[in-house]
Amino acid sequence: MMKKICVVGLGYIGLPTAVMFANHGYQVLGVDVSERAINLLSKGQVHIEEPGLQDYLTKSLVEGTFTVSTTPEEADMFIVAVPSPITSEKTADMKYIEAATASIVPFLKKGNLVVLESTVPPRTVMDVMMPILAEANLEFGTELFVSHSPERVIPGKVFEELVNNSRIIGGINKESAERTREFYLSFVKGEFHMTDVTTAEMVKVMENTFRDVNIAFANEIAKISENLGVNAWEAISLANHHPRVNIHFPGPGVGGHCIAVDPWFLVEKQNELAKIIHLSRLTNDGMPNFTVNKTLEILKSNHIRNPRVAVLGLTFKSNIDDVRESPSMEIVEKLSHEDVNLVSFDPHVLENKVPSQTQSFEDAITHADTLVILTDHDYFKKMNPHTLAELMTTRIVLDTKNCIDREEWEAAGFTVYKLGDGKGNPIG
Ligand code: SAJ
Repeated sequence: MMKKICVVGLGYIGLPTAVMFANHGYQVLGVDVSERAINLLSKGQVHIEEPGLQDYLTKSLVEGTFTVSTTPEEADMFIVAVPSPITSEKTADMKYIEAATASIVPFLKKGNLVVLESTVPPRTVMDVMMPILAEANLEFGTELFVSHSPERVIPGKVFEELVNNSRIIGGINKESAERTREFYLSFVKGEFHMTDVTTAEMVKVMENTFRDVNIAFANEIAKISENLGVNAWEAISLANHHPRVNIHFPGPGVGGHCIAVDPWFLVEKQNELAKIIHLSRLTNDGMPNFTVNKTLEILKSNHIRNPRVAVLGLTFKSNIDDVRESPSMEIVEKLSHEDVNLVSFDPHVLENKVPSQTQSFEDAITHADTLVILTDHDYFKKMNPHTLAELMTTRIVLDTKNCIDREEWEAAGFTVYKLGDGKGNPIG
């Protein structure tokens, strides 16, 4: 008989993982507390955007290997893939992990495996999940197996990365890790790296923290470069030719649900020790403000009265439609309280998310005095400065993501400012 998997949490990790297993020899039950999500999915409609997801979902529904429900059922393996956000006090909010774990307890039986995929503060499996799972009265490691196998995929390329990325598996004992690998072997082509459960949690948080600290370093370099008359983008690219250097790039802030969140898990747990980590978080969180101030300084130094400012890019990174936790949203909000006539545009965000938003690029740039590019969408990289020059009132652009070619835009009559580029930057 086909082995059964119950996936709790059908978000941007849980759902792709569930349909992947359902297309690779398992009977899968997808569980979510959202009735809206369950209703849509049972009708064969996806509630999140991800290339390939619709096809995998349709196929598994047609073959009958995937069903959905708001409550779990008995299964061989349980996967927990629910959010683990931070509160406004920057502490981990464990309520979804606790509720999801408690929801499977009544269905656990001898020989079951429970796998946590959510990114969590190290020690969560041992200190938060195990006490709840203990209520099933099964002996850990022989009757009930538990592991952490953190997701590591990037939105937009989830299916490619689910298959090809290497996977960390940390078990409460070797047998737990080994049993987890057997399930994932059905579709994962990447390598498996086995360890203990708390190390696996630490590895995942470290990966995102590395990126956050590295980006903070790049943002600091950007500010220093502006004052020294150096182009940080060029300097970083040149430094990265060194075989052992990999500096990330500056920008208007760090968005998304992962990089800007996970480092707080370490700050919360080890506040006295996590110093660089904490400072990096504050540095990156300060970038929207830095960008707003830079915009206002540019307007002031160019003596533009009643300026019309067009913000280009609302999502947290390029070529996606996700505006959650996007630094652009903070920048737009702050600019809306300033003495500027604000308009914003994003070719990937098809429903208006802020009052200043327009769906027409032409509307956004017509009569604009200053463009502020916040996201490096391909759409913005391809803009023709000569066409823009004709429609705008004043030709000023602030490029925070190094999207545009300075020489080309200057040739079209633009005054070009770039975050992190002290060359030709009168503010520097
Ligand atoms: N950013 C910069 N400079 C850079 C790179 C990124 O400012 O040089 C900014 C982006 O603009 C964006 C933010 O950082 O606002 C985060 O983007 P990202 O592409 O670095 O990360 P996420 O949040 O989309 O996905 C990350 C990935 N982790 C790593 O690359 C180590 C992904 O593999 C994880 O699965 C995901 O976090 C997660 O869920 O943890």
